[in-house]
Amino acid sequence: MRSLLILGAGGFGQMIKETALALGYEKVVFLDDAAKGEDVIGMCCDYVLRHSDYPAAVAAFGNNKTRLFWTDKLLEEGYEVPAMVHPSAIVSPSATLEPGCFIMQRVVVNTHTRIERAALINSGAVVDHDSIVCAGAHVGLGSVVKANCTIESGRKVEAGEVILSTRRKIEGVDSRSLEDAVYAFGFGPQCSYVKPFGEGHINETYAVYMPGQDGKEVPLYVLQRININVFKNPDQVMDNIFGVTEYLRNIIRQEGGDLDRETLSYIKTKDGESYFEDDNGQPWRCLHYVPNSVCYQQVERPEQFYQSALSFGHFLKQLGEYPAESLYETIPQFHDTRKRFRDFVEAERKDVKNRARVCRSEIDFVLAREKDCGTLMEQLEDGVLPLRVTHNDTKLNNILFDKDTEEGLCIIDLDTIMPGLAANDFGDSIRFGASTAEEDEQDLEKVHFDIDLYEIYVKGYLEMAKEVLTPAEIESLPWGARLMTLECGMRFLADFLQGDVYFKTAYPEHNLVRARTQFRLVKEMEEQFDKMKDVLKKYI
Ligand code: GN1
Ligand code: MG
Repeated sequence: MRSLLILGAGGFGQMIKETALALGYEKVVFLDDAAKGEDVIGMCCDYVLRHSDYPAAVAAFGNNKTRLFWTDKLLEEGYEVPAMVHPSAIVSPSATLEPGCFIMQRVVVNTHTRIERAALINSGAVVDHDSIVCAGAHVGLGSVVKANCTIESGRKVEAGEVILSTRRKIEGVDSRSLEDAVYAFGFGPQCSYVKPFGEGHINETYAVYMPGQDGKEVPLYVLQRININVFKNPDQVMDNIFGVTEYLRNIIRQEGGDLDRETLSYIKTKDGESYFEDDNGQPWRCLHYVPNSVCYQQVERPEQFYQSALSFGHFLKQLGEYPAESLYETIPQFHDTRKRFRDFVEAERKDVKNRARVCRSEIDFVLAREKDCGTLMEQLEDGVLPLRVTHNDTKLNNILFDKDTEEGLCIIDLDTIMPGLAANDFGDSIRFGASTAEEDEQDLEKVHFDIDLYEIYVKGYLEMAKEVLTPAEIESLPWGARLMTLECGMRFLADFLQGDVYFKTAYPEHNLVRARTQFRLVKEMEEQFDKMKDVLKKYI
């Protein structure tokens, strides 16, 4: 005979008795501290004694705390604690019902919901898809919990109440705007945690983790707050990015490549926007995490640098036919080195933080090179060098590598894709990758321009891009290296003088340290400039 022991013989307990009988239990008895009656066989504390006679029991108290408390006691004691589902309820096969929950008459529990232990879904309520009713919560008579909601443990949803949306605390989400962004892209219900991600100097980046197939947490998305101090017009930035990535996906399809991993794929907000604007007016965007990829801050093996040369050369080719006129200039005059020089002079003149006195020799280093700054710009104005669609921020850590094959996989950081010079893309890669130290190495003795790495990059880049580059462009590449490095150093130093308002810094002299490494590299490139040109000739 199927029997059931019910703790609590009050009104709700009686409803559960009827439900139990309707479900085919034949012998149903109560434990209750106050009620008397034929079917009340003892007090609640007798539950241990009764276990041998009654293998199954539930705690049917209307009070949320009491119901959860006794459900846990029964489970600890080793009782079978069934989920009680009235025969008239409709429960999706994909819903999870935990022990000791109650699903009453005419309730609807929709797809992928979870009803935790001792939760009560009362008569006529609807819990829509992907919602969670936590342990011991009560969803009242005729109420509606809309999709993707979480009803916290112990909470009572009143009779007839409609829950439109809820939020839960997500680990790593430490600001209101980040939380708003997580929810704007629809990750709220599934997201396990959020962690800072990447080494960029401009935007704020997070990886969004969710449960993977085997239950382990995996990063599935990257969420990024665009720095509007740097990118004044996020609409235009996102227009460029959506345009370029869509175009690249078509090309990758024609090349037979991997559409999910060889270019970034951005997603829209739940409202269909290309980014989300938080309450402070800050834009957030989101893209798929590229699985099985890795990013390097410095060349560890020469092969990596060669791979990055192939990748950037390939990128230039892939975008060869891209309609450049459709691109917005996201940062005007981004690599106009003469303008960068003027900005630098202005920063030095104003010296708002009174820092010029600690970097006199670095300032002089820049001032002595005013003439160099015009070298490529003049060739552009004279029509010697053509404008192309370029990346403009081609450092090694803006490429993802395939973890298994170690090949260059995907170019990232597409914010500055604009018409520009091939020499600048080539040069920025050399600036960052052909150095023996990281960009912010404090010990200058460790910082050298590595001509062998330079050669490796020249080889890879020309293997890929030689056929599309003009002879003048090829000849301009060594100057690109010198000028991108000088320009970047000037930008770091100008930012130091202005009080670190542009690049993220970790300590007060960070930008000065960065500027020094760049100037060390410039000096060594100048010393070896003839050699750099000779190396280039070997690969033409
Ligand atoms: C910045 O965002 P990130 O870290 O990839 C900067 C580049 C500099 C680089 C120096 C938009 O790039 O121009 O070369 O730092 N990006 C912008 O490491 O200014
Ligand atoms: Mg970057």
